Amino acid sequence: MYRPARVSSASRSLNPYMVCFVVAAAVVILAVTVALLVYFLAFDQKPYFYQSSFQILNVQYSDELSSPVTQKYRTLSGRIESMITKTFKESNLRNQFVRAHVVKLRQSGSDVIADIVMKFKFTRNNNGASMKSRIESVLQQTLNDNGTLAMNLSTELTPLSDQDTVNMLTQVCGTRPDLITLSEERIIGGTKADRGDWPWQVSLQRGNLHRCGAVLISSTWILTAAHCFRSYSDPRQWTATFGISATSPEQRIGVRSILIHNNYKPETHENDIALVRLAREVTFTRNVHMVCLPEATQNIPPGSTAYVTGWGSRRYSGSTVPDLVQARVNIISNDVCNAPAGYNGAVLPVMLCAGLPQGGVDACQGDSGGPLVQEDSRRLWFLVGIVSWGYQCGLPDKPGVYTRVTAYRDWITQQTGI
Ligand code: 4AZ
Repeated sequence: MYRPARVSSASRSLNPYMVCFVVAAAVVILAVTVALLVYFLAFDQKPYFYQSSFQILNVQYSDELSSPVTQKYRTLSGRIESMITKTFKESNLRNQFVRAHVVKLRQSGSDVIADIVMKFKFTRNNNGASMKSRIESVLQQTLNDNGTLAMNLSTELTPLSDQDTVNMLTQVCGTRPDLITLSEERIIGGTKADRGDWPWQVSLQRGNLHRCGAVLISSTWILTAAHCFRSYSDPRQWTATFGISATSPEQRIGVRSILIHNNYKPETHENDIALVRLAREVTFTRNVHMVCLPEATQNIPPGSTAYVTGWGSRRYSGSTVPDLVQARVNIISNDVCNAPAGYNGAVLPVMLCAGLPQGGVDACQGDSGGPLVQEDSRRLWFLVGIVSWGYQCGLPDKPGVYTRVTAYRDWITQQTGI
């Protein structure tokens, strides 16, 4: 029996519009694929981290360089970072270099060695070996800032994983997420904090309820206000939690001992400071690590910006909040704060005022013991105050009053060795 071939019937029925559509679709898909490939190979940049050490010529090691918060350490680290930045900005890697940060200054004989992490952005079509040799060739020129500081690359450049970089930078005091990722931007938005924004913030809890703020200053010590322990001073009643949620924290640790300042005077709020020793060490993570303590001589200029953080109430006599809140305030001089319309002389030299002249932004009940911090030029954060007292919250001329941490720097060393 005769049957017409199926193929010929199909080809006769092939719709020319359909053919056009299929061809057009194939062309579009091909174009998009090529465009994406070109974009990823040529434009999409990925961060790469490297570690290296430099020998600093013409600087003698001295004791002042043994602590990362001394003026000498901070100035030298800042100069090394600017010198590396300047060298890269003037090289053919100016578009790939992002940032350099001194992680540690250490002694080698009478010399100083600086351990440094650097961030670069390269497109994916660069291979690791060529990037490394390009960076090394820029660094191998002796770096020099007008002859006052010179340095030599003293170890090979080592690539770091993202996790290695986080681990190194969370061992350094006062680092926030922008510094941990060595990013260019610095943002503190809104009032609700993001995870890891204030990694030194601690919640002191009794009966699993937030009672006071506190600040992580080493892996075993936290600093807080003495008045937090006025009614309950038995360490077994207290726990410390870490992470931005006070109700579901990232770590919870018992308290071994509480050291209240011997001369704490509740009537005048004098020496409103206490140290709490944790029952075990905190695990430092991206979201939990320590703040920098200032030197006793660190200057805190009136008018400068500071941030206070806590789970305290949003209005006087309100309840505490579950998620950490931050507030931007300005340092107010003790003279201004002690004006007759203000605290009329009640603010002593060992105290510090911060707020806004018109009021509105302030620490409040439940923030007590928590940190008032300031950022330095290298983007490290320093503890300048501990939330202590004030007349209600956010009223004009009645700013928050803080324990002035610089006044207790030596006391902290005597008690803890830090
Ligand atoms: C308090 O009662 C408290 N506005 C803490 C801080 C301030 C006022 C009161 C500052 O814990």
